[in-house]
Amino acid sequence: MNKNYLVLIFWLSFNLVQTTQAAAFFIDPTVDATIFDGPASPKDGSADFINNDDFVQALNNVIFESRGVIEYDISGIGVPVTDAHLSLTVNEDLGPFPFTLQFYSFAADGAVTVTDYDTGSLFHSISYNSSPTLTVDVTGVLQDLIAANESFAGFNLRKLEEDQGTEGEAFVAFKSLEFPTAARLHINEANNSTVPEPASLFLLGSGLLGSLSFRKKRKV
Ligand SMILES: [Ca+2]
Ligand SMILES: [Ca+2]
Repeated sequence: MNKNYLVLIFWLSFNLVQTTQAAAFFIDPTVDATIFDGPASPKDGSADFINNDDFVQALNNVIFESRGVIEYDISGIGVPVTDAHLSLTVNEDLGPFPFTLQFYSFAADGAVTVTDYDTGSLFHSISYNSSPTLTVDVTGVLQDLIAANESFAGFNLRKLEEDQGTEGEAFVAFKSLEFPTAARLHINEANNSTVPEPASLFLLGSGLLGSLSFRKKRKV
């Protein structure tokens, strides 16, 4: 094997290992629902019923206090996540504005049950003022859940408790928010790839041509 080939092989192996590509993709919800603490037994802190495939009607009054729950299958994410966010388009909202929205996260199970109503840790809070879209950074949440080998990421969207009315005073402050069902989880991951980049392919071609011309010259 001549020297040119040895140089080429060394160069190729080095570049194939070093090539780094970032991958971006999204995950649709496994399940999404609105869970109500009423009206069967309003505002007793025990969730009463679930509207499946209905993320999210976040609404807080004494009759219909509800929370949106959404869960994503994250088991296919096997590499470090560099950025992750929830992208939510608002279908309809009712004031008065602004009101406080709170986002809770939890290790989920891919099914909505009434216990999801009170599940999660507060990780994000915003003052909502009738915006058509909401983008919520969930990078840290995803990284922690993946590090803990969890299969599902769950999010619980609530209105701040102080926004509610008082008992017997229905619809004092409706303050609701509705989203379409397909709330996507967008992810960017750092991915060490072995696919050569176009520039590498060009150099590979150049190397082969150089090698061929070297051999031709030796024959003369
Ligand atoms: Ca209840
Ligand atoms: Ca669940």
